[in-house]
Amino acid sequence: MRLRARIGIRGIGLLIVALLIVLAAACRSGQSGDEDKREAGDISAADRAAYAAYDTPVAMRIAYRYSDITLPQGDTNDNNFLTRYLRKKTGIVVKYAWEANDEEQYNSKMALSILSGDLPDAFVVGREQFRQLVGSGMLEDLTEVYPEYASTLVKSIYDSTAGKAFSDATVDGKLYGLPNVAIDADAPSYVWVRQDWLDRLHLDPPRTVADIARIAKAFVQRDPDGNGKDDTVGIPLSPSLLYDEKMGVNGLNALFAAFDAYPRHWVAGSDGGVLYGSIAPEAKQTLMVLAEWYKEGIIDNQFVLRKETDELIKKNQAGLFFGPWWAPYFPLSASVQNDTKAEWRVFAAPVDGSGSFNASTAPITDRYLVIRKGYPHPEAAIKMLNAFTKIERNVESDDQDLIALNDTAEQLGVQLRNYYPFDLLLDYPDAIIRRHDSLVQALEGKLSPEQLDSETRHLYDSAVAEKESPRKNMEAWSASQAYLLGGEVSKAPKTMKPSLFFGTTPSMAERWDALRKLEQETYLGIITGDQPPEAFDRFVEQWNRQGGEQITREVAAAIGR
Ligand SMILES: [Ca+2]
Repeated sequence: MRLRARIGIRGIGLLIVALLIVLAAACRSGQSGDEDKREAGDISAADRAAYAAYDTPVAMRIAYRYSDITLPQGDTNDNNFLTRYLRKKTGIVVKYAWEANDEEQYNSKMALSILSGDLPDAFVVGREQFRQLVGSGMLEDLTEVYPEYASTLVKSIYDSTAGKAFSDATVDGKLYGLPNVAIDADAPSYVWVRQDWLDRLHLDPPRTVADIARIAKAFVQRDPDGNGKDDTVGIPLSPSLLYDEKMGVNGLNALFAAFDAYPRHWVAGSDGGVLYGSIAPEAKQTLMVLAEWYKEGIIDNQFVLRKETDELIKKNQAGLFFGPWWAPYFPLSASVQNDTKAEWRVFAAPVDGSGSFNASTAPITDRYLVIRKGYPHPEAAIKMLNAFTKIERNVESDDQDLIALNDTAEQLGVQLRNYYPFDLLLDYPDAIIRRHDSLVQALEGKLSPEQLDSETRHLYDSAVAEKESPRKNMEAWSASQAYLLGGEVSKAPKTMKPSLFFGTTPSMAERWDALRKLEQETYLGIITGDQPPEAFDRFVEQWNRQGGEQITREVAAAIGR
């Protein structure tokens, strides 16, 4: 069954290729000969340096963080179908300086590399290590190499951030790294609700904070699943309460934002200066609401003790939670697998007193591809980035080598991106909305599926498969629901509160852990009723005295405010 579907899709793929060739020929014949030549000449000239392969192979030692991959028989981590493809296309021979199997191990091995001064040729680092390496003069300056060697595709993605991505990677006017580009849609967190439970209890969808409380309470008290058992709980809550940069499941950021509070984020205060959102009076107001919710069981009152709070969603014990657009991939596919009647919907809620849905902005970058000072081929890393960005964005989907590559990954059942030598995916900041719009247009028949890029085409096929036989293929369910529901909610009007600072300051190194601990204890204490609301005022006072005030001054200086 599965095999047949696969062959079917590949057959369609070949058909698209054939169509594209015909279309391209038709387009060309419509132009005058001169224009044709000039255009083709310009395109290849602009990208000649970007994509030309080295005549003599160039070795590049990289730091490799591998994810969950399966290799074909005979392939190894640094000699496999993808590295051979990259070698063929670029002339670069990838060697691993060292390998790590998770982020923690990667970061500690990187710290050792930096300490010993024995750096790989090209590698990806986070914000702190980037600053550290730039500060100690260990990185190649890419200011001149980038414009010469980056592909028009890579440039167009960076350009779409209006200079923000590069300003993050530029120190004293010099470009020291190629940053990743975050997706706008990842910044907000929304409310996901079981629509079938709302229907059974005759409840309207949530819009305000009060609506959410009312629904969650009904889901606890009125047997929403209709099994006659008292087996549902309130809103699941991650014991960490909030997310800092990347949103996840069961954080309270959206609820705080409805009170115009942005804890864990540096934002503009009412006086125009920089403010640490966790100490704002609006945060206290939200905590008082949460204390009330805890008392009434509106939030799961076991949350402090739970290890995996998403289990409540997966096991359909909770029908309302806070989460980002991609929740259908995780944890909702498990929920639907366990209860095929589960109908999840997402809302840009709760709104604030004036009806606005608020969220704080996420950093545009948090990782950088860098090159050690002295590596004779700094441009090779850029050429490598060009090569796998082209794969990732399906620019030349008619390339036979690329088709073979995708087929191999598909047969292995692993996403091709998991084999890339660097964990640095480039996509347009508005990628989710772009794909959502094309997908909806194709489903409505306004756009032919053949016109879709292969990524969106895959979503289209998933949506069609889901429509034909609902909830049979959970991958199809997740992809179609994330891009249809999550994509739609990503377009909802929202007020984005700018986060002004994501780095660290000198005093943070010494003080931040203790301050964060104090904050976490106070927040948890007030929510669970162990501490009275006034504990918040004592916390703010202590926070300022124990380094917070100094750190705020340093942040203000760092951003010139
Ligand atoms: Ca029940």
